[in-house]
Amino acid sequence: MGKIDKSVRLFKEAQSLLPGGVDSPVRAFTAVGGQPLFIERGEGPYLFDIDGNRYIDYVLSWGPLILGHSHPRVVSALREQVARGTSYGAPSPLELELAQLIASFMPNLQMLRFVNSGTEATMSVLRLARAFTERKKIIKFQGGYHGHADMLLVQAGSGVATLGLPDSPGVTSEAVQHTLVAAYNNLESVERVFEDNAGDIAAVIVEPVSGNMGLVPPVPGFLDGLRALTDKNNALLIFDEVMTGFRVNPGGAQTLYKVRPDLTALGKVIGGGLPVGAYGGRRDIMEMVAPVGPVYQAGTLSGNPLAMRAGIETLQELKEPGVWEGLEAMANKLVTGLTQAARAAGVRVVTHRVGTMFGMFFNDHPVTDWESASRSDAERFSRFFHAVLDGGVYMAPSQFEAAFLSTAHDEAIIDTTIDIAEKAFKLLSVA
Ligand code: KE4
Repeated sequence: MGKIDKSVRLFKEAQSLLPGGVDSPVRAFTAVGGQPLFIERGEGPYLFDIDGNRYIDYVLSWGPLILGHSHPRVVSALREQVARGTSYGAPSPLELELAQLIASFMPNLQMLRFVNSGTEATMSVLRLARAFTERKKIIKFQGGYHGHADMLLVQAGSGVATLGLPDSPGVTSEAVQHTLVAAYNNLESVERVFEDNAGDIAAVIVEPVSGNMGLVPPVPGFLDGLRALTDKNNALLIFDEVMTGFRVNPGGAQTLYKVRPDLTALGKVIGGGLPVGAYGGRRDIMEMVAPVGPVYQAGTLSGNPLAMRAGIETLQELKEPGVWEGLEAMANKLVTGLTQAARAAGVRVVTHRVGTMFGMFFNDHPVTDWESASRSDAERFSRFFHAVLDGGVYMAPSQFEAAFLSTAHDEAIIDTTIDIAEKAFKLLSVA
């Protein structure tokens, strides 16, 4: 990594107008220290900062860019679409086309509604679940992050965990009084919450593969167990697939693990890098959403044509023969290489991969939940983060985030990444 003078100057200026100089806390490098890089452009697997440094990008806008940056198919479609206007505030064929595409990948979504972010999707789907069951309480998991709606900022992961925040001031006790917390991968903890709140629980919301405490897959039987417990207690099972959708499998975690949620929240990949979220699932539940039913939810830019078009092109590309197999092969090559490089340097890491998402904990023990994830050596992670960044690899600036791959990450890119990681692990092993 060369000079970053322009990023340093801009970061100073930005902090006077934008809290922390950023528009989302985790981008501020708070957990890893150092200077956030201001990005000028993205191209394929690369980010270019404003000082002209190039990085192989494994953040990919925190998941959306499964085709990499500025994919020709997406760019040309957006060029054509923008000439027809940027927003209509009225139905367009594009919304139906993207909805049909999503449903073709995820048949459990018998009906869905587009919104503008993952936060809107989870906020709306919980309102709907409470209306349908006429119950107030919800169960989430320690280290689970579902966006920043008040009721969900309880023992959350991602940026809340990264910043070590005791959740957030401004979230009133009333807003979270009905939010109960269980331990991920621990069915007994869920059973206890149900027993203590018999008949009061509307839904369980879960990241079926947890990506906001680092990457933690479900242990065998966990998701099936949640399905059984919610059925037994007449509660709804909600999969927050904002991150896992089209990332762990083209059909999401619900297809990979063959567990049917009642409702699903989506985001990220379905917008191809433009702001989109969605929620959907059982028709009998979704028909409660206004204007068909009484559950109100709205949005000025929901289903806007540019975002729909970017999503359509992205999912169409994912349907191309061999694309998914290629992603899996490259992801496997990368994580195998990283694991071997760490072992060769005598650095103890726990690596997890599910589809095109992966994570690496600097930890001596298995990582199955927030309690074990939080015991990871965040200081060593930070040193690794900066060592690979100096080498030209851009990982998420937090131990409690997942990393992502795109179709633009070919063999040569993966080999280069592993070489850079080998050097970083060696640095760690000597100090
Ligand atoms: P957004 O509101 O940020 O679009 O989505 C919220 C959300 C909901 N559910 C899951 C499982 C998520 O991972 C997210 C957002 N993910 C974070 C990364 N861990 C976005 C990055 C950020 O907050 O800047």
